[in-house]
Amino acid sequence: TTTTTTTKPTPAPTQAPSSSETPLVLVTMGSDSDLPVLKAGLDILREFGVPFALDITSAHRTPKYMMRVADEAAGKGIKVIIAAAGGAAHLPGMISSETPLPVIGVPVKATHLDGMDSLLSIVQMPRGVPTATVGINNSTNAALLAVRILGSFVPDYQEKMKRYQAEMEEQVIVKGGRLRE
Ligand code: RP5
Repeated sequence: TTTTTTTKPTPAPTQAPSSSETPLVLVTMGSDSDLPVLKAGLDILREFGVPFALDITSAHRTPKYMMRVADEAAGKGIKVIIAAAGGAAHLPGMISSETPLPVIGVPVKATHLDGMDSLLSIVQMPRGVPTATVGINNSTNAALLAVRILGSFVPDYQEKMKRYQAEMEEQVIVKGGRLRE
């Protein structure tokens, strides 16, 4: 006889969980030297009340651990992965190769090449292994994109995103008005 095991998918939450709940976003980086660049993005996740987990998973220094983290993330309830790396920035792409989750890469300006090396390492993925890429050091946009993805199935996050966009628009219009005064 053969035994079949079925994996029960983690149901998508429909309400924004409190920050003490299971992380929905995994934010990982190639080195703790990337952390200052991620600070702005972490502030955004906190502002939107998105529970997140932080880790260091280096594609080159801890390849086995990185693959394990990528392999297990979906089963732990993670919905989006943000991965930051600089230089030969293989982390986002390698994680993307091992998980079915959306992965957002943050190219970190870490070397003498002004972050162009990181950007190109992350964005030039082969067909079949999509990895979203934000601008160099732009962890803010990585976090906002993660919130938008979550907002597709968590109405609370989508409502908060609409308010964020409305406030941003208002600020620009007010500043423009001041220039005309
Ligand atoms: C990458 O190398 C890291 O993501 C970091 O941006 C860069 C430099 O790392 P450290 O030498 O500061 O640890 O793997």
